[in-house]
Amino acid sequence: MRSDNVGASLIYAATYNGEQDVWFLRIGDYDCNGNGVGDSADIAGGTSMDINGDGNPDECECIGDMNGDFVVDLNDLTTFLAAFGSCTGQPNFNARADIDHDGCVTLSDLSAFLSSFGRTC
Ligand SMILES: [Ca+2]
Ligand SMILES: [Ca+2]
Ligand SMILES: [Ca+2]
Ligand SMILES: [Ca+2]
Repeated sequence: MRSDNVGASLIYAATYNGEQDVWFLRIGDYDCNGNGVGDSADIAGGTSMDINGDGNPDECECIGDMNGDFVVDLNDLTTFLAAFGSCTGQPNFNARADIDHDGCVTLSDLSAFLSSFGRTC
């Protein structure tokens, strides 16, 4: 078991399915940004943004990383701008560019992209 300021992570062996396996259990919230406050409390209190609505503080994610190389740089900006203005109205139609999942790549997505620009994650 390894604990932190908001909970603990437990790895244990058990025979739930008739064979011995290693299991993982999280007790309490996560604190991905290490500020001593749980992720859900950070989001609820406005300390962290969650524009993509996945329950994880956005600063802990790789928002804007269009090509999956874990860096948000000019290559991603080029891809993002190519998608900018596209709109199908279908949630998640372009999950990486449509950051807020409203079905269109608009200024709110650009704003989220730029707040993440330059990040290595
Ligand atoms: Ca936190
Ligand atoms: Ca998020
Ligand atoms: Ca990238
Ligand atoms: Ca959008």
